[in-house]
Amino acid sequence: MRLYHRPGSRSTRVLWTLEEIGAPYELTIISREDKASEAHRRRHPLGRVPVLELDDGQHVFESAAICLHLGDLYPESGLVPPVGTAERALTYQWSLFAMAEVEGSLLTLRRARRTGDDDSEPTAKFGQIAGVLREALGDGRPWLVGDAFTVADVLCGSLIGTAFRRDLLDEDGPLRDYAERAQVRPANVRAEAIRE
Ligand SMILES: N[C@@H](CCC(=O)N[C@@H](CS)C(=O)NCC(=O)O)C(=O)O
Repeated sequence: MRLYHRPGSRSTRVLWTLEEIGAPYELTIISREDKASEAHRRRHPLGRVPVLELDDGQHVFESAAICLHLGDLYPESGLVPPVGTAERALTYQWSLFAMAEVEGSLLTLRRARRTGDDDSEPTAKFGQIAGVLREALGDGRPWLVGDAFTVADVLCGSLIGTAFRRDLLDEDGPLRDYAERAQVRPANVRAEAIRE
């Protein structure tokens, strides 16, 4: 397995998942120039990262799809619960919620804050979406799916962590605790430390 990666990008989610699993993998850092190359366009039609190369040479892109597939390849990691269980359904639910709701609203809010545009609407929208996660983590639940850490926590945890780091969220309580719990996982610390 080989991950085509750029430090500090969405591919860090995949690196985190690989580190949680602990199976061997190889890493290729894609530079700005590499992104536009023909070779990389064959791996990803938009020239983006992450791309995972499977052992049979097949390339897979989209960070959430890759993380979920890695969980399937290594079921003993517990990162993706067994097919057909309620836990599996919730892992899909929160993984897609991360990509379809959290990421977009976070990026829209970040852009509005950066450009100085009126941010009242994106602030309210992101607040509502973050509130869904806060509610899900109420009652002292450590992770989104039962008590087990899953791929859904890699995806939601990394985005909520970004929101705190960028001052898009500023509150104490379940969300901050969740972001910190995710942040200090040794696999995440290792993934963040890989810079080249
Ligand atoms: N939805 C995709 C987004 C991938 C994406 O936008 N990757 C960025 C890095 S965070 C990228 O490679 N951008 C380079 C470019 O667009 O040229 C995913 O989650 O994998």
